[in-house]
Amino acid sequence: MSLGLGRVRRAVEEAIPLLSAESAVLEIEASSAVVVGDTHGDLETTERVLERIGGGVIIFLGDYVDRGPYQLENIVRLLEAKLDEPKRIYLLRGNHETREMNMYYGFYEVVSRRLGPGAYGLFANLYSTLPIGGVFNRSTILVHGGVPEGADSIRDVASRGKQGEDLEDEVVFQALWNDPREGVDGFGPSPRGGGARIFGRRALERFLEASGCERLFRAHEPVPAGYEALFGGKLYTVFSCRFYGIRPAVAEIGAGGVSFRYVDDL
Ligand SMILES: [Mn+2]
Repeated sequence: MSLGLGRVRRAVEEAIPLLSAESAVLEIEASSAVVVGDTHGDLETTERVLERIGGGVIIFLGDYVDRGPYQLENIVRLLEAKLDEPKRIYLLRGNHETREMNMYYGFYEVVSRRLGPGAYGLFANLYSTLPIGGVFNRSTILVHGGVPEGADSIRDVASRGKQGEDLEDEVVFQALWNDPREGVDGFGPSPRGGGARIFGRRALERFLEASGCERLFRAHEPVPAGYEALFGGKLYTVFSCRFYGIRPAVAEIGAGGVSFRYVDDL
């Protein structure tokens, strides 16, 4: 995949109006969905998912750049897929789709080195158009991190709107940063620091009930099996990047319920 500034600029500039027209929290209805966790420059996972999953929608939960070897290729491939099939491919925002994170974790440097100084601004503009969450078939909440403290429901999160190049609203920030913990009831301090929180069973159950939903899918943590169920199956973590010493997986939500597939078996 050879990438010059022209191709990158075209992908980003065509995606911006398409993504801008999408809601802050998507309402997606389909017969089935494949849910993909962090990819972080893992172009191989993205290619496998896009080429080998047939039927239904595909929802990516964010964290496309920083850290991996093909960060630029990965996000451009995803944008081109979105442009090709806008009602089948959905791209949510992760906590790495911010200027602040890209300055520290590599993507700013990659873009500047390969495409020249000033090219990074394309992505800062793109990030503010990305949806911050979704609801699949009115029953499954999709968000990169998890339940935020200070919001009653997913509608409350949606009311905060899309964000600028960083995650300015603290509720939206937490929705993209928080982690679940068994044994915690409400909310607690996160080892990640910086405004992130951990949330427990009661926080999740209240949020689901007020949202009228049954379960929540999120990414953000590299769990060893590539997926993990918590709180009796009301929450699933899915992680799809092969560079974390884990076995990358994707989730499927269909008529038969929830199942998982390893990326290498697709
Ligand atoms: Mn993350």
